[in-house]
Amino acid sequence: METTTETKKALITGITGQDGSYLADFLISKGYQVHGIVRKASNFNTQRIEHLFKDYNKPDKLFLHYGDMADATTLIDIINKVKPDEIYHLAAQSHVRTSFDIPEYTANSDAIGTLRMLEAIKLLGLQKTTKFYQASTSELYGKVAEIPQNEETPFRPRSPYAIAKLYAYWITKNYREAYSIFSSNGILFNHESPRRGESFVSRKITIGIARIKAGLDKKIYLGNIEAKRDWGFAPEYVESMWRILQQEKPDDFVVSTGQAYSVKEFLQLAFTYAGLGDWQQYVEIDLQYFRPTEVDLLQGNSSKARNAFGFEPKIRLEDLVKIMIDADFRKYNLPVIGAGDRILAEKFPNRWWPID
Ligand code: NAP
Ligand code: G4F
Repeated sequence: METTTETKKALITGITGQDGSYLADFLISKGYQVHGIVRKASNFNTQRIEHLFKDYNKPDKLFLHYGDMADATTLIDIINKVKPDEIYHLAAQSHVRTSFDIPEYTANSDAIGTLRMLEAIKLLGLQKTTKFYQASTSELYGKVAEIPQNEETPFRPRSPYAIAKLYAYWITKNYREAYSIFSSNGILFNHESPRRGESFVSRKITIGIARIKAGLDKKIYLGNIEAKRDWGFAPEYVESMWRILQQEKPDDFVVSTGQAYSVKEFLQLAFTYAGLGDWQQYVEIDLQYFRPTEVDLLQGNSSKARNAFGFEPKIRLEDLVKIMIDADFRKYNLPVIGAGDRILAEKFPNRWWPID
């Protein structure tokens, strides 16, 4: 693992998702050659990375391969051809509510998919040369045993998604101990951005507000708005994925802001910033968005990450909401309020991702 940063190769599963796309931006800015696994869809699913493969100044920086977490032979073939220094395993059916509808598929892609990646490293004899990052999640804490949650807090998962991710967490640790693979878990708390999937609550709210402003919708339909989450900013969190793989030894780290807010508080901040006034006149509760078993509160303690690699998030919820609303107003051709753009300019003078 003594190659220099300039010559390193990274393989990202889930490169077309929120995190995968920011991670590709970040690693390319660090001089990596980035390979990404894309699943075949009947429509284009590469919108979040289009700016990268359309950048003809970087023709040898990004390579895409078709593959699927359910297809071991292709995964082995890709890993064998690329022989990456670092694998960031982010691909997953990542929607908690949906995992109750498609539990078997979720287990196959999120749990066994992770096993397939680790087995590929082992079968190809890459234990000593390929590091592995597993996208673990604060959903593991489920019905939380303590507040805040850290690396020692027991897991009490509450959804098929979290239970699939529980397997993935432990198989990552097991392959570290059994086969000396440099395999680490990042236990990331919720992180959002203008690239967040549109069915997650943060983006559903910011897009909903933009659509109301644009006269396209009158209401936003939501589920349990009492739930509390520890919401951070995705670009800062993907940087910590890279830091986790640059540690001397493989290990597991919580990444969070340490602050929890309810969905209601998110609504309040977002509607106030957008200048729409009282959110209650625009929000309807719809039972279809409730989960059979809910995670009421997530709040992380990332002291370990702070001590190991200086993790200190710059963006808290109030800023995050402004950044997301500015971006969604831009998307809907509405006059941009601008505070979010200013926060990005001030807090990230050396921003490595394009403004969304
Ligand atoms: P995301 O936006 O939903 O992206 C998921 C990615 O996985 C997409 O590229 C998706 O492809 C791909 N994918 C899904 N099923 C696949 C399959 N069977 N084979 C190949 N690729 C597949 O998720 P994210 O927010 O970026 O999160 C990245 C990872 O971190 C996920 O594993 C998630 O569970 C985990 N995580 C996320 C958070 C968070 O708050 N965002 C927190 C903790 C952990 P398509 O683009 O084709 O759909
Ligand atoms: O935005 P959410 O769907 O995110 P959730 O369930 O916390 O999961 C996300 O974060 C996890 C990390 O903790 C990741 F592992 C996972 O992959 C994903 O990225 O929901 C947040 C909260 C929940 O309590 C939910 O019940 O918002 C509540 N909520 C209320 N109304 C809603 C809605 N969630 C969604 N998606 N849609 C609603 O209408």
